[in-house]
Amino acid sequence: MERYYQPEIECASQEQIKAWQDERLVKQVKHVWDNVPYYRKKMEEKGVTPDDIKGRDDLHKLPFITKTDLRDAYPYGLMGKPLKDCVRIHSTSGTTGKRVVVFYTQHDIDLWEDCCARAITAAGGTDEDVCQVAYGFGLFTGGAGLNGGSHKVGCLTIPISSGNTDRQIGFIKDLSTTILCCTPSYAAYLGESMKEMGMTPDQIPLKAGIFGAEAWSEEMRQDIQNTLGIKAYDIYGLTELSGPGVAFECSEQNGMHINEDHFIAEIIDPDTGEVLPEGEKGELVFTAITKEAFPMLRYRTKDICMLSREKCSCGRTHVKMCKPMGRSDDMLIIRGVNVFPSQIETVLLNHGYPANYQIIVDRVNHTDTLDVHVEMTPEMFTDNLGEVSRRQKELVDGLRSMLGLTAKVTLVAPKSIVRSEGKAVRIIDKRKI
Ligand code: DLL
Repeated sequence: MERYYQPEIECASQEQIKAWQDERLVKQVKHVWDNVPYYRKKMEEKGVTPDDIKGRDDLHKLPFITKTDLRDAYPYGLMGKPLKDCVRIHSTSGTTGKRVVVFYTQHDIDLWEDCCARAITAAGGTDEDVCQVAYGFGLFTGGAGLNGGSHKVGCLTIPISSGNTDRQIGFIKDLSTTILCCTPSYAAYLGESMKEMGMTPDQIPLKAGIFGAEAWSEEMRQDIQNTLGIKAYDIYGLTELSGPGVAFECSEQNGMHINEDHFIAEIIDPDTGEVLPEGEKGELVFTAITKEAFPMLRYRTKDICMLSREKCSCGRTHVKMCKPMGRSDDMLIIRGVNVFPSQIETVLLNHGYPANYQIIVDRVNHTDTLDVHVEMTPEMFTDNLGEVSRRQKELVDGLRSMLGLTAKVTLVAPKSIVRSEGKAVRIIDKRKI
């Protein structure tokens, strides 16, 4: 039997959803106009005032917010509430120059946790469950969001955070954990480790997993489900919009319901910014209509996606998004860490290498690998293997301190990387996701 956390909202009619969105959008635009001078200026530049926004159908008139705006307005420029009304921040890893810091009122946290509680309930969670939250805690939103949701559902919550695999497995066994929340790659790794320890799926107490924060394929879902003997559900979200729980999978396990009472989704052409008809593929844009402290209007996620309003067998009526199909910018997400090729280039150039390199990303046994092939200059070129391996190690260290990730570096002979006549192809992402 399908369970809902807030059935009257999750299964509301299309008319009801539209009515909520119309009313909340109008209110939110006024709130932003009155309290966020940065965005008000953007509206003025576009010649829009709150009077022009009568409901969802007018959304396209509003200016977008991009990551650049977040950086320009850092740290307080996009706040919609005075500091005294805010109770928490979260932040992205900040490896790309300025970090993004987002703010929450207690009310924001409450609504965010409701969204995560909906996700846990959709995965079958009840107050009888033991829910192990193995997303990172701290500035990352994953741990805090699912932890709050798990409390709301009434699960016995284990706020274990990520890492320490032996301890994770120990808790799963000893406390008979039934729901696991972590990134899909970590779930796969935990599965592999339990298998190596000789545990079979029927000996693993888990029944469901709520996995997100990075892209994962259907093949990976099948593997995780088989190894752990669970049902694996996808969950989507981003820091700018609170965190996990913007959208979540139901029993159909085929796309994620967007919490439309809090977020209005649009799909746009990433090049022109034009709104595309529902069902077409493009960049996902979200407007948060209930957030107080950090009210994002038309935030460009860079995630490429499609929406579907086809009737869902679970009974929920909120629009579904497919698994994100990639990003419109060149950011790579490697083992959950955001990596920009420009950061890798900076390290290489700082060590005296030419900008002739290739970044090869793959996924081996469900774990992302990062290989960097870089040409030596003719001056550096040598057949002294000791010298080559010293240089390689130097770059591995440099990349690790820039990215927080271990890469494999291969130095290659001058002029051995194929040159392009148009744009250079520097990134080869072999992951099938
Ligand atoms: O990853 C929030 C989150 C935590 C989501 C835990 C789900 C579970 P950020 O670190 O700001 O926030 O990264 C957001 O991650 O724009 C997507 O590109 C990617 N992403 C998040 N969830 C998924 C998913 C959290 N289910 C960025 N599938 C987003 C694919 C995802 N990509």
